[in-house]
Amino acid sequence: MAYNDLREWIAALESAGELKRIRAQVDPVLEITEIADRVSKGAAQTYGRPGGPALLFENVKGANGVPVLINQFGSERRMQMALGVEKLDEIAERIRQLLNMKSPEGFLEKLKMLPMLADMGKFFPKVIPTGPVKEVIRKKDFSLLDLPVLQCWPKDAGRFITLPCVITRDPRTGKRNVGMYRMQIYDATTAGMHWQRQKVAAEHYRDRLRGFLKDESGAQAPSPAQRSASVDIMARSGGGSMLAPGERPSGKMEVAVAIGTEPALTFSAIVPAPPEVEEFIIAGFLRQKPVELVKCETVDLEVPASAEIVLEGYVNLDELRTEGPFGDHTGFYSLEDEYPVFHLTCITHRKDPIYSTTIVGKPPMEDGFMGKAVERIFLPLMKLTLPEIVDVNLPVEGVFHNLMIVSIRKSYPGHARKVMNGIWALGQAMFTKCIVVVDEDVNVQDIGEVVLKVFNHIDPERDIQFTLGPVDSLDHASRLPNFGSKMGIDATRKWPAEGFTRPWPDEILMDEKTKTLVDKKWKDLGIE
Ligand SMILES: Cc1cc2nc3c(=O)[nH]c(=O)nc-3n(C[C@H](O)[C@H](O)[C@H](O)COP(=O)(O)O)c2cc1C
Ligand SMILES: [Mn+2]
Repeated sequence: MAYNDLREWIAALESAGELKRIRAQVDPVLEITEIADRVSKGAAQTYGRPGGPALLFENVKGANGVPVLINQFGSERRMQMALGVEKLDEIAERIRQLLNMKSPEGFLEKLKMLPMLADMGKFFPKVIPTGPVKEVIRKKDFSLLDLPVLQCWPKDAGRFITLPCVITRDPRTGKRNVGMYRMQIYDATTAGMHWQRQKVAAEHYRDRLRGFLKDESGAQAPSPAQRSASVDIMARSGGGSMLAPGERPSGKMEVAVAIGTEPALTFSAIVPAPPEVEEFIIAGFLRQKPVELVKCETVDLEVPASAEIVLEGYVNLDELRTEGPFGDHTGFYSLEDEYPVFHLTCITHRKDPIYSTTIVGKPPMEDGFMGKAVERIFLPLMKLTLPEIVDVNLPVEGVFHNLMIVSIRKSYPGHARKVMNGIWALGQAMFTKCIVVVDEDVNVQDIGEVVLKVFNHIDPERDIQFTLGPVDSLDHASRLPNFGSKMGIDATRKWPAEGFTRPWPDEILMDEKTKTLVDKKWKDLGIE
């Protein structure tokens, strides 16, 4: 039950009563944000629950009739619909089955594996000759300013494309990456390319700089000045814009951007997948149907054949420009910094394209539901490396990198600290500013229970572990951008083997006999 494109998804949302069309004229500057924010926080009268419906704005000021879709992922129900499941745990279960694969013993077990192997064939993308995204091909007279791109918040540096699937190629392996990195519109043909330095596309960019540095022979050999300039750009992964023209490393990196893709692919662009795994395969796994791709017109990349809009272009290896500020999902503006610049070479789109976007800001918002889906789906993958983990909660107000609460089956002294260090070494979980580790009897989804037990159980000086390392680019409190400290709280019950020899009190629990007695008498007590 996969959606072939954004339109099928919109139709499914509409028939499920999950989408509202808005015909009144609205302004993409601030106004759409205020409306979407109220709806996603459940302030709209008829939708008095966090989440609210998806919104399709059909009359957007200055949009030349292009409608704007927002909040498509903004509820638990819609996240489930997007990934074609009743419960997100179904996906976790499918991943578990895949990972638990053991060599089949005997004919019968082999037979049982066949459907799974057949399924795997569906994961891989297919390149097809053409698709709807080629209905209109504009190799000149194109402009980013024609798109109904939002200015989200008052102090944003401008308009930002907020839901783009940014496609790049690894120069070493040829593999493609799809990452969601916002783009600040500078003018008709250029935009900021906000891939943070620890993300995969940023590594593709640095790999090209490294390749440039390694090129020792021939006309392309870098001069000493170019060499130091690219080292400088690499070190700053920003910076470099101040260099004189002669000093710049030369070369470019091709980039394609798909806007308005079917929901499984859009979602796969945000998942913190292992860097070497192509998101097109993840999308194929999620939708159980191959992603169909078409070749770009002006760059050597493939893009989803049924996307609403595709931007083709490149970033120069020697060019960086100030990006931001931008009202971010931390609830604060992310500060300005230097990022590569995307140059547009071609736009292709469907005949009547739909522009798909989101806003981020103070939680809960649309991205909170996406983050929660990631939490559920990634649990089995975390358990692969850290099998002692029982459950994980990333409360939305912890904005996903500030707070992780994790319960473990504790088996040896210092176990909680091993888990913290394991999490800090696990892909994008490296950004987690505070990890709270509890014993398996604590329900991490119940914040009341977590607070009760964590703060009863800790001796802060003994149980808090500090470490230093990379932090999220959005962290505005760390001593340096991208580098700072992190904290783990070992709130597990301490053992004599960990030097704790005092008696540990029992938790207060009524006995079953008395509870049953009161259950039986409850009505007669006349309290309710
Ligand atoms: C709405 C939204 C906007 C995002 N914007 C950015 C961004 O501007 N820069 C960035 O580095 N990550 C951003 N992210 C997070 C990345 O998409 C996420 O880290 C993803 O895993 C990156 O893919 P990669 O591992 O292939 O680099 C955003 C996520 C969401 C949900
Ligand atoms: Mn990736």
